[in-house]
Amino acid sequence: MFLKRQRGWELPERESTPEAIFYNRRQVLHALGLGTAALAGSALLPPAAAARSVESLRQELAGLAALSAKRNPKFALPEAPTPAEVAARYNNFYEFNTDKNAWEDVEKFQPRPWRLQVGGLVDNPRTYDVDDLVKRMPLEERVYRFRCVEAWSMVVPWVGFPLAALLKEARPKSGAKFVKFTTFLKPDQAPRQGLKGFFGTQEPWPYTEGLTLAEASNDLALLTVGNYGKVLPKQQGAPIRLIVPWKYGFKNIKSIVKIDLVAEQPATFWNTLGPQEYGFESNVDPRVPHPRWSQMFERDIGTRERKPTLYLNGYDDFVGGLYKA
Ligand SMILES: Nc1nc2c(c(=O)[nH]1)N[C@H]1C(S)=C(S)[C@@H](COP(=O)(O)O)O[C@H]1N2
Ligand SMILES: [Mo]
Repeated sequence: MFLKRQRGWELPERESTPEAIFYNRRQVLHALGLGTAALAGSALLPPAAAARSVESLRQELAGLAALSAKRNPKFALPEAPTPAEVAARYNNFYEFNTDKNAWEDVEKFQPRPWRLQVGGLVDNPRTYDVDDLVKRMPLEERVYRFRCVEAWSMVVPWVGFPLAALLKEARPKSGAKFVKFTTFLKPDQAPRQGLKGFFGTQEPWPYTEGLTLAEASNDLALLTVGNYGKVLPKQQGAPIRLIVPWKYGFKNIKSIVKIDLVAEQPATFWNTLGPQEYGFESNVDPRVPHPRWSQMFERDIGTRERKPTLYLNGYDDFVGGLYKA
């Protein structure tokens, strides 16, 4: 069963694109009427990963470096956090695969050492070593709700520092109106960035995202370097990603290499692929259905509970003011 991992309530983002059928390695094989064995080792496809064991994932999670950070009580939630292993086994990271199992395909990805460039319309452009940032910035732990546009959700204790702190160091020029984020481009480490020709897609790699400068300056926007008291697992966007919990999951760009202050709204990955389905703003809002499904409810990947989706994912008090006419 090539879709054995797909549960009934999953609504894949990949369906927004015309080449959807070619997105998934397992689906490609199925579409061609071939089993995995028939194409194993063939030059036609990226090498099929030797299925990774859950045991090796557990070892990886156990081996991640600890990050000490004081819990910020302002961001406590009544919900219990999603178990760490659940959050590390159910991921969208299309550089690696499209079936939520990024953990199986991240072996070659090298998130350390890592440089983060901050530039564009700023008075103080800089390149940071991420581990230096981790040592120098005031890290805190915040428990946030997380809501994917596909209607699944989780609750995660992230470790990071406000994006605003980095923007302050960069000193935006007066013409800066938006912040553009860019993920790495390393086809040798991320198999789906290297798909070409027949299996190529129109995906605009590298993955990009954007916020208005006002959104990026809000205290809720967290540059995140860890979760569950440790550095981020590769599949969750090591070594540094954005967490903006009032927006749909795809805005939470992973493994960032560049942050640019810009004058115009930047093009972004999902907005380029499906502008009518994945808006630039993409705030969580149960009243605004996705063109192909309702956004009234969500499924918690830990408890499996179906619960009502909250306006701005419950963060109206923090960011509601940004959107009042
Ligand atoms: N670079 C990059 N960032 C990304 C994605 C991606 O495919 N590539 N997927 C996004 C989507 S759709 C979601 S739902 C979240 C998933 O984050 P998680 O794996 O920590 O749950 O990451 C977002 N950030
Ligand atoms: Mo998502």
